[in-house]
Amino acid sequence: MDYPHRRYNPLRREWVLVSPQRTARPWQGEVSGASGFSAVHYDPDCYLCPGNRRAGGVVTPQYDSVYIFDNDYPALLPNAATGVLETPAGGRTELLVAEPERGRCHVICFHPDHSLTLARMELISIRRVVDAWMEEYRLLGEEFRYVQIFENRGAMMGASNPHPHGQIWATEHVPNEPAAETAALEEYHRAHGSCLLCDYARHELNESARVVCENDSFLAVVPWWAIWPFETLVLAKRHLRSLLDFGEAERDGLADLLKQVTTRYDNLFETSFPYTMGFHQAPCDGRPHEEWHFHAHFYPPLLRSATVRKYMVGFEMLGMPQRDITPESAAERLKGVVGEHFLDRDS
Ligand code: H2U
Ligand code: ZN
Repeated sequence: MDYPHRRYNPLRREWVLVSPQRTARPWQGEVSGASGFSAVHYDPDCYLCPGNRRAGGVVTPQYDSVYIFDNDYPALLPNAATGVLETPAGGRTELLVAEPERGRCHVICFHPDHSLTLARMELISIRRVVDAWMEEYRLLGEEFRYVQIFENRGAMMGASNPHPHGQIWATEHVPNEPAAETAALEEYHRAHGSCLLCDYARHELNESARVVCENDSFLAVVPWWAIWPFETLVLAKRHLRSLLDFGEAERDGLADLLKQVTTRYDNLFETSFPYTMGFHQAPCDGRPHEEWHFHAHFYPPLLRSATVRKYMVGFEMLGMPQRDITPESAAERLKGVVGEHFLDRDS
């Protein structure tokens, strides 16, 4: 398909415009040297390094694996006002709607070593992060309806610090993205009597053109409907609704697949590849959510080098998302890089 076409995203029930003819020219993207990695294991100015004082005055303790704390600048508060919000001058109107939102924001340090990233952490250390994510999902899910686990990696994606860390926001209401996915998954389940992402995973494994890597319990694909040039979707092979459905093998499997994907990303442009990554899973609202299928989205901004990014502006903001390089060629490039991290090759 080297002519403009649009592809359907059944998970968002939206279209994406694909314009592969714009990349018919030979590949001319530069390959920059390594950047974005910290060379020091401990940074005295890093608020996430063990023993350092954070902005709010609290001292980050001497942790030796995973450390979780309440965000010192939380976007959500556990006891937000529950009363009626002030009505706009001129009286109530259905056009200016607001409601209180309660929640909690946690920060999770993946490792005490400032120089590491998920790609370069040992599997056993990533597995500890997976276990901590599970526990957070379980505990926060008892109090809130949705638990959004995510990682902003790299300054390009707004991460405040190179120290390996992520965030967890729990909210009283299901946020827009998982709410839209819930509706699409429910509709598909009703219409077909099967799970949309089980069916999709089976298709991708058969066709293999968009599969980047896999293990016994997970696969990573550049989805048919990817928006970002090197976007990937990590799918559980079994029908797991949330982290709570994971067995031992799947906890190890997720750790392994996250390492595989982030390593391939770093190797693509020999840089610390920026992205926003996060899990989508069943809301914690007490319903069984048989339609839900655990997955991770990686949304990386880079287009053709460590410094050239894609901008979601113009037609994307006003019309619909658009991409040039096809998901199939992005998958081929990610599959084509060496599986071992470029910084670890000679050691
Ligand atoms: P990001 O790098 O994804 O922005 O995550 C870092 C979070 O850490 C950010 O939400 C919080 C910021 O509010 N933070 C603290 O809780 N304490 C600090 O001393 C600095 C930053
Ligand atoms: Zn640090």
